[in-house]
Amino acid sequence: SAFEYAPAPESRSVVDIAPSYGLFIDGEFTEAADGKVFKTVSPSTEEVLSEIAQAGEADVDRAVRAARKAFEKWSALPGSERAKYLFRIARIIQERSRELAVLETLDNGKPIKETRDADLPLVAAHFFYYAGWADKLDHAGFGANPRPLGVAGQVIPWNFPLLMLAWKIAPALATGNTVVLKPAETTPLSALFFADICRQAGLPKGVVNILPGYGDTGAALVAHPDVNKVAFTGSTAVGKQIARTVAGTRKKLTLELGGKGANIVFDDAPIDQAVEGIVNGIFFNQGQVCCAGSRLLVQESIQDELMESLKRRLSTLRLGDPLDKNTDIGAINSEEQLARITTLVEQGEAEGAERWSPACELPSSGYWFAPTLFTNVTQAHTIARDEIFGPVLSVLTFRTPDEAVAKANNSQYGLSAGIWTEKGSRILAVANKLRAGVIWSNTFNKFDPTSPFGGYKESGFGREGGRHGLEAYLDV
Ligand code: TXE
Repeated sequence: SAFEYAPAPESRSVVDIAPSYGLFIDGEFTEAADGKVFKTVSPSTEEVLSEIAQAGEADVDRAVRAARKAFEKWSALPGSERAKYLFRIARIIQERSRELAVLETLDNGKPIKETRDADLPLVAAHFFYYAGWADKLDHAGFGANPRPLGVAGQVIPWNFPLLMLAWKIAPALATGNTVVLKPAETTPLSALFFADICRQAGLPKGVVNILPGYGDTGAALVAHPDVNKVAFTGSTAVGKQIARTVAGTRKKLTLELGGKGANIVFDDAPIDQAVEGIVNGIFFNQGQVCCAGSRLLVQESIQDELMESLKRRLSTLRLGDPLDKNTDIGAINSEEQLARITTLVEQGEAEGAERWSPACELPSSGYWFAPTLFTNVTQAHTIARDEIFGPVLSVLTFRTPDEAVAKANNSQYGLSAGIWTEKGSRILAVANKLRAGVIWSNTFNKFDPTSPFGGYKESGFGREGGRHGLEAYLDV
């Protein structure tokens, strides 16, 4: 189908990365007002990929003004006209998906298998999906003539750079808002290529503005008085800071923050399928996934059997060059993230959990962490509570469904969960008791633009995706 467009195996040569990139404001690439730049490196080699203009407060102001001006015309267009632009963007993304997949793999470090088969098809799917809504907003259950909010200030993380951009930009544009988006400092490239795609699609100037920079750029965007809506995906700490900034203003806010997803495996689960789901749940994107299944809750009676199968499977994972299409585990996105993972894993050992990794040679340059399994984990352990955001699985056990539910819910977070059992009635009974925004059964990390995504508790609020994702950008 259109959503499953998968290009051929990749090589570095399909993407032409310029030595430098500007900010994208009002349809033009431009230098930062103060001339500041920063470098983006490939986490698998530490090679500098490009030098990027770094937006400061003056640039934020300029971009918000451009977006405000563009809002008048963009919001007045019939939905069917906005839809044409979104469909055009979706198709260009498909046409350029080889290039974008390689680019994303270079800048982020994740395996090409994932950017090619997951990130890029989902990015295109989000634009197709929200293009379809643009002329049907009167029929979306929000009453007649729901109105766009205005200028959306969006701040995104580095784990799915282009996909998080799509989650944010597609619904905003479909509903008639204009956008200023700040990509993460370690992965600015795909957002800048997206800016080029907006030009290629003939999108009116100022409708999308891209401002690379660090946290201070994001903070300036969020605080700008002429921003009407703030959408953030990132750490819980920064999310809380943003909530404080936005409090007392009339801005609307959605936050998609951390997680500590429980993957619950009952004794009647199809073991081989569960092992694949566990591996996908925590090693997809090196575990740098907010909805990762980072806590495995296994029913005591099958613990030994499951651990044995899991260890056997982990021994077959291939870690290395993310551009190699056989690679399963790529690089960690940054030195800082690698340090965070390392610290938490050391803490896990110090607190008495048992650490295991398959034999696995790490490349000599770049940021790498071997797939890691912790057993003998209790609920009090830091590695059972804190988000590690790395390829590290903490294994706990339970005896009864009620105990599984209690342990799964014993978290400050509530983003995702998985339930593995052959019993349909148990899936429903357990799912109804879990405090998590997304619950999978007999699968994990399945994404679809038609499905709302978001968290309970400290995982944030608001939903992205599906019809609910429109609501975050509308006055109804
Ligand atoms: O996140 P930050 P970091 C979690 C994960 C990870 C930890 C730290 O546990 O280990 O957060 O990652 C911008 N105002 N997640 O430090 O700092 C920043 O420039 C406005 C989970 O990378 O939150 C980047 O664009 N913006 C998560 C974005 O926020 C600010 C994904 C995210 O960076 C800002 C990423 C400020 N004061 C990390 N400070 C998920 N939910 O998927 C920084 N930023």
